[in-house]
Amino acid sequence: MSERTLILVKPDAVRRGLTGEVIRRIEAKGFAITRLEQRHISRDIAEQHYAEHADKPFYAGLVDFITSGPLVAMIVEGEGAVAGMRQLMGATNPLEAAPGSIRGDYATSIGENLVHGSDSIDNGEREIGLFFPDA
Ligand SMILES: Nc1nc2c(ncn2[C@@H]2O[C@H](COP(=O)(O)OP(=O)(O)OP(=O)(O)O)[C@@H](O)[C@H]2O)c(=O)[nH]1
Ligand SMILES: [Mg+2]
Repeated sequence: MSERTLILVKPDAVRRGLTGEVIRRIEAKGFAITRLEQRHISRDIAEQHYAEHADKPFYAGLVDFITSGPLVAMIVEGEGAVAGMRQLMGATNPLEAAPGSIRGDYATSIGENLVHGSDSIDNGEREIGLFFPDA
């Protein structure tokens, strides 16, 4: 069954010129990118996006980072897209992410781990509503 997930190419990946590499891997896997836009998000959107982490010690740094420059937001669709994109991304901590995954191949820092992908179908729909309200 086709699913939708919100993918963010985070500001570190945009700064490092890795946007194309992330898009290439998504397309090579066979998922469809049905919306795509580069934008610099407000603190308000960032805080809503990461609301589940509001009580964590890293929350303020996370909001600072995700608003530190432009990101590329995408809706990615396909069978098993939520879990499939999490596999392509690799573990949250890039030092634990498998080689061959985006984080495993290109990152070392848990705070700057290149990509975001929704962690469930319900969260995907909530996040898509935040970034692409008309989708
Ligand atoms: N500094 C720090 N950052 C963390 C830690 N845990 C999570 N984060 C950051 O917070 C983000 C959100 O955490 P999670 O939602 O648990 O991880 P995730 O789903 O793999 O990452 P996202 O796709 O960005 O949501 C992560 O991508 C990390 O950048 C931590 O222990 N320390
Ligand atoms: Mg998450």
